[in-house]
Amino acid sequence: MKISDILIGIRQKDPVAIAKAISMVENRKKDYTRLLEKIYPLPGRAFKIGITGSPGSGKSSLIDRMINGLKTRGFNIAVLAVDPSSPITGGALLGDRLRMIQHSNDANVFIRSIANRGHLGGLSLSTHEIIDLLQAAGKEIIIIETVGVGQSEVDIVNVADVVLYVLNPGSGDEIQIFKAGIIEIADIFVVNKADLGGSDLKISEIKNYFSLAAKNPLIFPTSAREDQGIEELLSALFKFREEEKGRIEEKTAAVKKNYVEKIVADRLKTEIEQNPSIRAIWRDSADANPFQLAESIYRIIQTGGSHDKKD
Ligand SMILES: Nc1nc2c(ncn2[C@@H]2O[C@H](COP(=O)(O)OP(=O)(O)OP(=O)(O)O)[C@@H](O)[C@H]2O)c(=O)[nH]1
Ligand SMILES: [Mg+2]
Repeated sequence: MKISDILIGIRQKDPVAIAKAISMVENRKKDYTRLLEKIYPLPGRAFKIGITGSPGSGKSSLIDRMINGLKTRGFNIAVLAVDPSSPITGGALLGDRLRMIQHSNDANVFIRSIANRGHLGGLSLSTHEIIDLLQAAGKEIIIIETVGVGQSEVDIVNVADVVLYVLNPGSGDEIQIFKAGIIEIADIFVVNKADLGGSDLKISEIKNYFSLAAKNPLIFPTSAREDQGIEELLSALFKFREEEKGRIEEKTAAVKKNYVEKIVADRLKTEIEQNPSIRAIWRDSADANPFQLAESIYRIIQTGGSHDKKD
């Protein structure tokens, strides 16, 4: 498929073209930057919902139920499940998509797992790029699922308009909320698996924690298994979008800054890996002072020691 055809497909909201474009970006295929440059004039501004929380707390099951309510409201939806896979395995999880398989034949619901490989300390640059592709393809709601482990959890705030944090009754993970700085990034807490009992206790525990910080968080009990509490949660999300409009706009500017910083960091990393002058530095580096090595590399970059990229 040529870039021009992919672009036409994206304009027509064609799932095959969207999938092709995402693969190009994910695999850093030749011309992917040309494709990305071309999508920017396209309109598109989705409501981006980030969902994070402990492994197995029910994020994918919950999204599956939320899709039903969003479809009823007539939205064109995309779900990205970000797999924090190690650079070694490098594969995206199938499990997340399996939970939502009932929607897989729906042209208005696009579901994709993407690997977060090769990016330390947060969501990869390609995650931002794929979100922009989906916006250009007319997606009105984009749900981004990340497993609540490490930096990609906190980094969700850099791509989403609203962040849901999913936990379970009796899980004891509210301590984690405070340790990992979740209190700063979560807008809405979801106590999922309410069918197991104990969600009231959990909710009052969270409230107690937050009262110490003089905050009054939004907390909703749900059962993805029994399809309970989902409508209330969706209503709260749309209410949030209305009430926090100004703040979401401000955040969009910050999100863009984070995105651009990642583009620059990504280019620097490529330069450091591929520039012949920089590569030469490593040859006699065994006993060298690391600060001097860093200085030499910085000098090469500063003096425009650029080279032609292979692609
Ligand atoms: N009892 C009960 N089980 C649930 C509920 N929601 C999800 N589960 C179960 O919890 C398990 C994990 O569900 P997932 O939806 O895969 O959870 P997840 O948070 O997406 O998991 P990861 O993506 O692996 O982090 C599955 O066995 C689900 O059937 C619920 O509301 N009640
Ligand atoms: Mg999942």
